Amino acid sequence: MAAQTLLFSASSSPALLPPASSARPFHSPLLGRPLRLPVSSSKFTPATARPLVVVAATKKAVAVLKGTSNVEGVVTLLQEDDGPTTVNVRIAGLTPGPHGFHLHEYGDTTNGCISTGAHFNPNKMTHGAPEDEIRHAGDLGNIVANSEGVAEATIVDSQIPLSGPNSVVGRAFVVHEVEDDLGKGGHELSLTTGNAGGRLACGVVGLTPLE
Ligand SMILES: [Cu+2]
Ligand SMILES: [Zn+2]
Repeated sequence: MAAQTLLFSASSSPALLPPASSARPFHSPLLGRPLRLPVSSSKFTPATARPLVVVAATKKAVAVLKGTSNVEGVVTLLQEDDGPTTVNVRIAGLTPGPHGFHLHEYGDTTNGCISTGAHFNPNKMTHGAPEDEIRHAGDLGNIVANSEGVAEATIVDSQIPLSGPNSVVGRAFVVHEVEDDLGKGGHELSLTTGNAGGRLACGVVGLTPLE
């Protein structure tokens, strides 16, 4: 027992202390091995990176919009890995023309669409257009209803992810009465709401299975 312990400590300590091992020629073959280890461990790097690719995945969510009017619709969101989110919109019952369309902060419809709060704004910006650098994350511009009152749109946006700290799952889409002036209308509400008027319909974003 005592001899084994001595052998173990004698062989391991020179490996930890190179000056001690250089004093003993018997242990010099061991010194060659640690030099090869970084080479073989670098070969494992692609293997350890593989699980990250598997974990990152496509996410899908849906919001069913309803309100006090006869405006209703469905919005689907699809995000692959950490890429932009593709939003597909179909809303019916609108008056023809543009209607402000936003992602609001809360998925709360206790008192109707008013409970969804303000535009989702994690970066503390002022209201703007989707293509502006200074905008609320939830600023998705306008959707345009045709003569039948149906608005269909596909929006691709990088500020409304389905995962991470700024995830929009649990928040809500709102479609408005009139056009969003995208912060450029000069109205006192332009830089907060785009002066888009009342809230016609809203729906909470929830995860849904990939088809
Ligand atoms: Cu809004
Ligand atoms: Zn806004």
